[in-house]
Amino acid sequence: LILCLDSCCSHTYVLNDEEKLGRVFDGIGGLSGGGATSRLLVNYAEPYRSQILDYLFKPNFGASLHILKVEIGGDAQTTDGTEPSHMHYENDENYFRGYEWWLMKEAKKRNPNITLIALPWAFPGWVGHGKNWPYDYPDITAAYVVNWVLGAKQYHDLDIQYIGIWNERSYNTKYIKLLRYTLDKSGLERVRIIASDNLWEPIAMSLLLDPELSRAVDVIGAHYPGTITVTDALKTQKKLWSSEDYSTFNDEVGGGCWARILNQNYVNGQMTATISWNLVASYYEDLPFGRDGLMTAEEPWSGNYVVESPIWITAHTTQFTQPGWTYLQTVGHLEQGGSYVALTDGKGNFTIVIETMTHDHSVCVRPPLSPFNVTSQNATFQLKGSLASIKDFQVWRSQFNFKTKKPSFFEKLAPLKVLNGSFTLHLAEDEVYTLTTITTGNKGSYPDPPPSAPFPKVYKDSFDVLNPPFSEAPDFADQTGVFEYYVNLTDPGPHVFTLRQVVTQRPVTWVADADQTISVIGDYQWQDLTITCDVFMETIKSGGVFIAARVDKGGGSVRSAKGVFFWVFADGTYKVTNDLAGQTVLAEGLSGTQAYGWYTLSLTVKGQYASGLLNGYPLWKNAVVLTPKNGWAAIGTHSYELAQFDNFAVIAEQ
Ligand code: 147
Repeated sequence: LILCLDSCCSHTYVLNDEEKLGRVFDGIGGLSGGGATSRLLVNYAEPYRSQILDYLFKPNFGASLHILKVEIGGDAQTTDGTEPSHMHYENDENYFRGYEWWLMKEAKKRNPNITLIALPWAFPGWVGHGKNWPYDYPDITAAYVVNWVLGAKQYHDLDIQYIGIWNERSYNTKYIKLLRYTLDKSGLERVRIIASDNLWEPIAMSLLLDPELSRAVDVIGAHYPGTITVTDALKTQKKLWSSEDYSTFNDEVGGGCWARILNQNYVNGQMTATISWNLVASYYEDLPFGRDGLMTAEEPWSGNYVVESPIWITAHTTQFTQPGWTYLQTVGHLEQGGSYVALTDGKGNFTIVIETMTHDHSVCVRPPLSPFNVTSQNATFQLKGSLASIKDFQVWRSQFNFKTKKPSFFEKLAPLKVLNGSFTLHLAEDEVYTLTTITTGNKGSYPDPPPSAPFPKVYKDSFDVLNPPFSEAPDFADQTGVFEYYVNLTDPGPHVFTLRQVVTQRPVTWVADADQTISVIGDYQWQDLTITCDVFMETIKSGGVFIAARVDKGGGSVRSAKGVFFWVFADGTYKVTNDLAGQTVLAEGLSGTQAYGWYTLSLTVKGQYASGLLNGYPLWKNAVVLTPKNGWAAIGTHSYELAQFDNFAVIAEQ
């Protein structure tokens, strides 16, 4: 009997690879999308953009991620914006839209072995034949998804290794089997299927009851599992992944959440991969879940970005393991709280990761975290089996230091000597240790990026780009619909290069997209400003477009966005409304506007008053605007209709 009266005496943990090992490790990853979470990243100037990518993907530098998961854009709102589909229309195919292709290639450039995963959140309306449901025509949905996988290979030489079903929505067993069949028939037998990117059940039960379904599915992916799994999931013998997790503000508590779940998803729930929503917080911070990424890069206009604590917490595991390593059976909880995992490459390399995150310093966004205690302790590790021959370990440490608010992350300490096959560590609260035989660990760094700065008060975009590297114009964040660079080959005048809204049918949505389309831009704090934009409707009679100021909402609540919206319609009228839905009318009248003609709209909001010009002449004035007090600028259309925008300009006062 060992009596442990104070922290000077130590509990012993055996690490042994002699008997059966644990599960094969599949990696740590980040998720771009679900949705538009990398929107602003692409607009960073070099060298900052490459630096950010290095912190995320470069081996032995920063997060050194093993997995990149991306959204298959479905033209619909999927949390922080819409991502464009590769098939806006049934007869349309284009594999150069959006930024996910680019991101995957940048990731692969840095880490050729990175695992690529893709998952749809939403689908273009035609996939559901107009119904808000993707499974009535499962052959169409399967072909649509498989096209994306084929396009990835054909146009970008990207091998997508795993494909999912429908994010956090129903699955359909007939569809899953058909997806498997369609992949195989297309020569994509090596592409594996994850199901169902929701809870453990009912997919685990379905797999147990349906052998054909079980043959089709390779991985059970659960979201926000709270580090635990269920008996049915274990019974399936499938790989178990936390295929979306974290989603926590990326301050030090966010880092603590990430440290705790990276270890405990395996210790408690046998999960062999964990994927962070999201990869990098590159969307306007006032959109939903602001800064819930492994790092922050939300200011392309200044170049400022922040390498947050989750990057270095990730490094503790990623830099010293690889997918294909195997967890030891001897993993678990520490006596005074915290956890340890150990992995081996089977060729003499070992990595141990220990975390002692306290409850209040490791709370994640969800699920609720039951109370537990962690106190400082000594831990003795006894090495058995082939580990017994290890003479010393490389040591990497993070100390959150919540009391002094002076954390130190991913610090390399002196190597630790193993004496008589064992070593003892003094573990304080809120620490992470990596002990490893791998000697290539490295805390990468670049000179500080430029200081943070607000969105420029004077901003112009004429969309005159001959071969745009991206389909979307800088800093416009589509919240319903998709706005793309467009070339009017036959335009005789100044509007050859424009921005065009291209979604013409309500998508199979993931949340409640607006009935109008809208793209926001600028500074959420903007109050008094003038917005000018040339507009062009392409729908006779029923067409309509707007420019707006003080837009207060995006993401899943975009339907209820308020602001000052100046609309012109193809029926020769105009309106000023206090909301995107157009229910609160502040002014209305005749404008003489029609489809297929260009008009210049100008909206000025100052204090409680707004006024509007049409082609430089006053059309309405002194509309009273009490709320919202501030918000983004925006452009958009009255319905899912084609329309173009040109010469967008803002002059803001504060
Ligand atoms: C997830 C989505 O899959 C992501 O696209 C993103 O929206 C993320 C933000 O935290 O959340 O969806 C969830 C939304 C709500 C819950 C779980 C996942 N929930 O309330 O348990």
